Amino acid sequence: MKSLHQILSEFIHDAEHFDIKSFGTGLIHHTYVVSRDKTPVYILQALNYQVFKNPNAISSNISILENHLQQNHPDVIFPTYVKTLSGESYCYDLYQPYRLSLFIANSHSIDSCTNPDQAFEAAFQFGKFTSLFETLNMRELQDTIPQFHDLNFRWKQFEDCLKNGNQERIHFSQSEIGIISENRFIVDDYSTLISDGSLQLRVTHHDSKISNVLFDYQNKGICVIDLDTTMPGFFISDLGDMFRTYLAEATEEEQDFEKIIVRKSYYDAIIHGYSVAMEKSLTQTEKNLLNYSGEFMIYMQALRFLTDFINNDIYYGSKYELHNFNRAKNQLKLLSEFRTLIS
Ligand code: GN1
Ligand code: MG
Repeated sequence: MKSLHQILSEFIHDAEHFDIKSFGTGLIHHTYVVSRDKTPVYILQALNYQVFKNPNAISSNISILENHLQQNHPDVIFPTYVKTLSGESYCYDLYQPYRLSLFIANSHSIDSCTNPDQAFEAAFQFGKFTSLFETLNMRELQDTIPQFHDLNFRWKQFEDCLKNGNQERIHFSQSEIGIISENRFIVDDYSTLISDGSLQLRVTHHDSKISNVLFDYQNKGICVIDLDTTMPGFFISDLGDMFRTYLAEATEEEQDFEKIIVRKSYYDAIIHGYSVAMEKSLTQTEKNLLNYSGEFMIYMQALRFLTDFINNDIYYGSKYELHNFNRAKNQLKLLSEFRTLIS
């Protein structure tokens, strides 16, 4: 196995002058910050290649996006990747791909929203991100995870886990399985929206949580990061994930579900920020689906966490026995709070 410094030395000449430390709260990749004299200079990531089975699809998409911006919006800040010294996007340690990106100077990210202005800034950044690529031929982009936000597919995975998953955990989750099943109409609504063409395909980020936005020290949004799941998709994914992750101060990790309280001022700020960037692009049919987007994403995340719990945590991993079960319960509580807010 290569050491992290060996990996780094495949990207840059003076790797030994840098410190490498674990960084961030992502569930899928291992992320490290690479600093020199305590100043962060790079982000090094070990890509989860069980989840992203085709790393070249990611690097190809990112370079298409980057070229499009260089040609059409050269002033926009974009997270830039550093090629290896031999000109590759990844350095491999056996099957494990690593990649290096530049740390954007004077930026920081946050793990939960503590001020509606942050929600506004983030929503504006995600809306702007989609709108910057309005003229890009989306057929050039590849699906980095096939059917990633296809709710029918997620439902099918849920049904499969009820047949083949951990019996004890299925028994333990009866009440949550019941709530998921009662809300099956969200899946039916999704099917209808897809079949009647209500949603337009656009360049979609698919992971618009607050920690994927960089802020400057005046708390203005700089840009969005973590572009691995950027591919053609629907606005309900990005707007919905913002409702899911900005409305409550408590995150999906919170185990005291009473703390999951949604805040109307944040709801307004998300809609305002997203609309400033996307108002002209969204159709009237889509504008009628703003609230649906929240139900769609919160429900899908509950479904994914519960499915993973029943499948013995093979996807998200877990730090304690009931981790994914609690995450699912947390999201179900959030769904019910969200409904109260929009009713
Ligand atoms: C995963 O790895 P991370 O934290 O960026 C997941 C998202 C979920 C999120 C829940 C590829 O994102 O879809 O919303 O966890 N990404 C993938 O925290 O599955
Ligand atoms: Mg992500």
